[in-house]
Amino acid sequence: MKKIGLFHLILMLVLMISTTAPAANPFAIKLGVVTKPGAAQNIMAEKFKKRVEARSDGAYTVKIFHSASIGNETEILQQIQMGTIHMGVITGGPFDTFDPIVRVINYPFLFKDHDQADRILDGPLGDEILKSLETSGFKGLCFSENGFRNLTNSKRAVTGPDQVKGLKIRVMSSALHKAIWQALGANPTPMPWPIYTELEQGVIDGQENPLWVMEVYKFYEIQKFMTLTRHVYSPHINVASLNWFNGLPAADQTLITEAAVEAARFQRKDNREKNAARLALVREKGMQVADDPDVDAFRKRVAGLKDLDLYQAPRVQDLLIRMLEAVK
Ligand code: EAX
Repeated sequence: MKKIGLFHLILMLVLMISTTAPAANPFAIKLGVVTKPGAAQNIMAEKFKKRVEARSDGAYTVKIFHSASIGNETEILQQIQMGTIHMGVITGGPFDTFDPIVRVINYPFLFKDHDQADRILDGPLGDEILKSLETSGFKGLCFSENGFRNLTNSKRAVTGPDQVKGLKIRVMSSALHKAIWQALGANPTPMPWPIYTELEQGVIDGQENPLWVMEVYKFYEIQKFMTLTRHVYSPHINVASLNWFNGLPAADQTLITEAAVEAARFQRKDNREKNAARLALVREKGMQVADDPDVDAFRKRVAGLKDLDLYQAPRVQDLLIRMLEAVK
């Protein structure tokens, strides 16, 4: 505690007495991710840690719990709600059981490219989504990225939805992602991260994730075919426990938010810069890549999703309509 000033020390005692999770030191931030060092989430978390610790002059420390050591994404979110964990860098998928508004940003084929995703997620529509999370006990800080998701499998080359038929595809624990792959004719199985063993043992034929996953998790060892479907742009939502965040001094809230926004900007750029090399790597490792699939055919199959119950809550439907308008 060498650098903690008197102000933070007193505040820490006050917060520790008044918070719902009295054992948690509000200045020793616990942050959960399900992925391992080198992963997109971890790059975000590590950058955030550096900035917060440096800017607060040591008043705050950030401990990153990685590789699902404190649970899968659903469990991390539950702990953030309870306030036993302060923060998380979480994929859009598992969020939809906590707040269906998150389905709007995971809508298939929504964003054309990175620039459009940044413009919208960093603008008023993105803010609305972050704000909405407060209803379920989360402070939404900003979006970093997982990236555009691509299909991989061990069975056959896929260039259009016809070849997807019957493939056992692992999906995130998300009603929307399950519905997407059902509409595409696959046999989707929701399961939490990580999934290497299930792929290796053939419990599932395939999965879908951005390019960095191929490299960091070495999926090229166990998946022969990749299709650049880019079917969902997958943001990471940087969230904090709302109670904890609201109990912090305003200046510290600003410091934390700014550190997250800057780290996210760094991480998105870093992730994108590495994609060409990742694609080259998987090819070199022997994966067969379909880089020009029939995206229109995929898109047609999922066109009916917006009419499903998943999007029927009025505020969700309203935002989806405005979002679809904004990306035109
Ligand atoms: O970030 O569960 C998933 O498919 C996520 O995209 C994974 O944690 C990699």
